[in-house]
Amino acid sequence: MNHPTMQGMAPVNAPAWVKHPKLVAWVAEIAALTKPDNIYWCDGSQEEYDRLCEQMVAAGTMKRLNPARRKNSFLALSDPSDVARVEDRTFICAERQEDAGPTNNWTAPAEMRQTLNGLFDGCMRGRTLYVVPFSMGPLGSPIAHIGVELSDSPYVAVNMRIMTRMGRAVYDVLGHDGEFVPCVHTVGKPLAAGEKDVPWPCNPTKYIVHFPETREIWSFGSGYGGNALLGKKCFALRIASTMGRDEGWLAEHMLILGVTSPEGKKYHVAAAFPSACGKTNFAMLIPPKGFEGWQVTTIGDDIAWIKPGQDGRLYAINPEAGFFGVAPGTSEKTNYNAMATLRENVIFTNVALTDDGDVWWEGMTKEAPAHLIDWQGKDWTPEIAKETGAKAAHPNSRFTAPASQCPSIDESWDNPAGVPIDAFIFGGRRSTTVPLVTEARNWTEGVYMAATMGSETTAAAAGQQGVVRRDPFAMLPFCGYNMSDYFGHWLALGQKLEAAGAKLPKIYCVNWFRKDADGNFVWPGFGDNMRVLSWMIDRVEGKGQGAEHVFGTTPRYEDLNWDGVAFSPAQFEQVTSIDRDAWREELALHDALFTQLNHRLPQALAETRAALGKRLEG
Ligand code: SAT
Ligand code: MN
Repeated sequence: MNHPTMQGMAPVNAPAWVKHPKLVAWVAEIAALTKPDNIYWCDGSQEEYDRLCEQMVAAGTMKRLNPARRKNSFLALSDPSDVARVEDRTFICAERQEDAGPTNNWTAPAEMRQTLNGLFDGCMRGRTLYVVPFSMGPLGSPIAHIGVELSDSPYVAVNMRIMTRMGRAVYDVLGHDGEFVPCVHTVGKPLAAGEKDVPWPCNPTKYIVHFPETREIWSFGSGYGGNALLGKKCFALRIASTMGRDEGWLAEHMLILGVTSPEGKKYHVAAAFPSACGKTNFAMLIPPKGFEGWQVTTIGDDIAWIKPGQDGRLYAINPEAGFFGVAPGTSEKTNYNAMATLRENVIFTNVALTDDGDVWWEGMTKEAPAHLIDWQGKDWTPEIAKETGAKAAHPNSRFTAPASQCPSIDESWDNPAGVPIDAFIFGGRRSTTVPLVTEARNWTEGVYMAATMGSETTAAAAGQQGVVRRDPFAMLPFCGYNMSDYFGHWLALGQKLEAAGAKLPKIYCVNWFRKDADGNFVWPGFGDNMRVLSWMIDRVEGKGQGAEHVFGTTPRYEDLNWDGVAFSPAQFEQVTSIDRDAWREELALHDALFTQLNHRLPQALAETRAALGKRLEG
């Protein structure tokens, strides 16, 4: 099905297995704009993956790791300026600004299209345009949706093969006229005739643009993670949250895990935390001593698509097929399952290289190797680090690994029907104020807790780190529409399910990150989070005890299982105490958020705020 092309332009040459005329016409249209030298249709095969990786090794974009240490694995070092999502360059271009809301950058679609047309004109010169078809969710699942990414980055093509169901089979699902979300991506660095490429091309100008009404994504200037792998945050959260609003479902920044009790009863939990706050670790938790017979299984580590089922319960799938996890801090001790997932077939980005051709990052082992090549390609030794503070791995360095390689992967992780959710957890990174765990008294108060959640910023996004900002539902950078409408959507969904007689999931707010006066974490976290998780399961079963206080129900010391750990009542007090003055300040920050979101803010949240204030002073 060759599309006629203009002279001097790369032939579109769609393979016979692409039977979708509109898709082929769109590829021709984007090629006419971006002017690549070649067009390549990805089939998703292992042979293709190997070939593209080899090509990138030859071009200097990736390095093959020592196969004896890390089979079929690669290391890519990015440009030092292209290491994280760029929130201030991310736009939601709804027709009306109020539909993007005050927490999103907005430009009128017509104006943005003009800007993009200028930027994308000839942006792929000297490069190959890769056509990357992908399914978010199991192929053909009623919860899944399809996208096609056109990118001039082979790094994107191979990462998408790990992160999504990518390849030929997608065209069978699409047929002649199936719906797909069109995603256009360029690193934004055209090559003049004969010009030599750099290992990691990118552009200081960056645009990550979403058109929610037409469900399109345009990304310019970055090759990194959430800016470039458009199935992830751009589609699976920003565009999908808008689809969910229109169609009555949820697209959330949540891990999904299964918990099986010693009696063999299974529960499912979905948990939202901001980027780089331990979602991957929590999803792969290994129960500690004292929890013999309990099992935790992994369904997803970053994104959940959740739809109401026939029985009125909420069913979740992981739309992704791989993990794009934060490397630093990951070790055999903190996350054994992640380390086991990383033994082969992995793409590492911005970690350090050891002298024997393996990878290393801060926190992987207690002792750092005597010599490394750091993420910027420079010599690194513990002595240099001591002197200059240089990190061997970038704090937001990542691994891309197939979910199927995870030892704790749930037997239902690929089930097109999803898993029924028993509890939602919302957590931020807070050194003070917010207690270890609180159970909301009801759905509305749970939505309030999630909506007003604050968290200290991390290296996952460009900008200042460690400052507390409100991050409602851990969705601040990812909600594709007006945040107040999003709160309304959650409230309405709860009401609808409750009216139909469904048992709603319980809602919890957690904080693993309280610090003592010396700045050390008090709560051991990681596997010990199981102590909190099993209390939640007890509560779901109607068995767990707790004390009611201002914001909801919290466990007393004696309500948690402390077998196998020395954690004193005094330490427990440090992670659960409620400081009224700190909470007065906290509520003032809720007020500031609600002032910002005042337009269309659901009345129920303002009422909940008033009631909490009264209880705090009462
Ligand atoms: O860069 S990503 O958006 O893919 C990872 C993250 O920030 O959560
Ligand atoms: Mn994330």
